[in-house]
Amino acid sequence: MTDAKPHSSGCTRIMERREIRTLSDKERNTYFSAIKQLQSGAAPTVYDSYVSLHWKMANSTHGFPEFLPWHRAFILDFERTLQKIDASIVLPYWDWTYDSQAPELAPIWRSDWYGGNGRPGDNCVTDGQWADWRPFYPQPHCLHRNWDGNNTMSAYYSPEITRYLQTTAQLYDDFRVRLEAPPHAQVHNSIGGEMPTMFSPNDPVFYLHHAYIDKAWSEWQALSPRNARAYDGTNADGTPAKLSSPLTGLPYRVSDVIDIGQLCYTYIPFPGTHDSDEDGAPIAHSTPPPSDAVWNGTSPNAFERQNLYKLRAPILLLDSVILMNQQIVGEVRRLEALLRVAIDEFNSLPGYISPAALINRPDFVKRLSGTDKDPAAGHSSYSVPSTTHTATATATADPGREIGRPSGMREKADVRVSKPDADPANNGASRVAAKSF
Ligand SMILES: [Cu+2]
Repeated sequence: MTDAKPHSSGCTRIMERREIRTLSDKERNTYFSAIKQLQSGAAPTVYDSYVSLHWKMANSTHGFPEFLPWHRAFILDFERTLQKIDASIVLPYWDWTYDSQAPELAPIWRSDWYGGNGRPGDNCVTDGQWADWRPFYPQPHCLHRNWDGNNTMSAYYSPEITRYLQTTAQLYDDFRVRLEAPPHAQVHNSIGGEMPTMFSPNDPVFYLHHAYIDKAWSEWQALSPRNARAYDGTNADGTPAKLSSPLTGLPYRVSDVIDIGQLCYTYIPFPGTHDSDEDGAPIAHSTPPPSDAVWNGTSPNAFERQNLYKLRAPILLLDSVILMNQQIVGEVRRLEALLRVAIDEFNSLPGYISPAALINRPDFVKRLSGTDKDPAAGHSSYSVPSTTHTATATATADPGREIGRPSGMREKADVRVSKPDADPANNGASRVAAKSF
């Protein structure tokens, strides 16, 4: 992890941010206990002060270009504070796209990690590392989660969709808008409790989620030299967004955080999600496909768990969540419709099997959970089910055969401004997802 020699960038070491599953037990527990140390002592604690900062600055840091650089700086500051407790700590990220088709089965919810859903009635999380944690803001309370299903969650947006957003957005703020809502906001929304509020850093899952969002931005930046320092749009105060724009409430300008290389960190990809070609086009796995993998004209809904092959359509965001994020409801609905078209088009490709769809199989989850036994091993020994598709006896893998991006997807998506489907399942779920406070 460390690099003793000064790096060409002037870094003495490059911190490698890794997917939380690929940390050893020792690394993960070091991270957890440092967070708990920030939460100890008289309230408001150091940990609480981050929550307060996030909440106070929320109005200009969500729904504007600042969203990505501000959260980059925010979690970086948090990481540096943790490093004062233990210099070996590097923020992990949660690649929720990997778990997107059944997020409730993600290992982060384990009883020895973050714990699971809040209990019925008061939404208090009663297991995991933070069962006894009492967030201070807006008033002292138990840690709340309130998943938007019944001990399940809506599907999230998948690896294909992240890749699709990255490869179709030409301008910085176009990418930012598309990433912030729907995909980023929907994870907040579906976890519920603290997460769909501006006190969201009360839930330590916040830092995992935002490290992934930061990773997605850094990948977009790396796609082209033109993207590397791209920054545009309009700030909350109406001024044009520039690299010299200050970050609200933080001692940095955008230019200070635009390049993660200069910040001396990098993201180690999580191999499980890279089952597509360079452009994000999916790979066809079999001819003929298993019967479940044949497109029947409808993408499975957000809470469906039987279909192992097709991408589920996540639920729509609540109006209240969109408005809290300073976004325009009509614009987000347009983006949701665009992503729904993309999901349908992926699913309709002949022989298409989502690389994420199979991981809701209990046998895969078991395999994932059992890989962190050796504290010294780290990610190098992590065995990723890189051939998830071949696990189905009926699917004869043919990873060499690629299909291109669905023809016309971009054009079609861009002109599509119709309202998203009124899916009764989505509406029902939205009601369940009422904010807990
Ligand atoms: Cu935020």
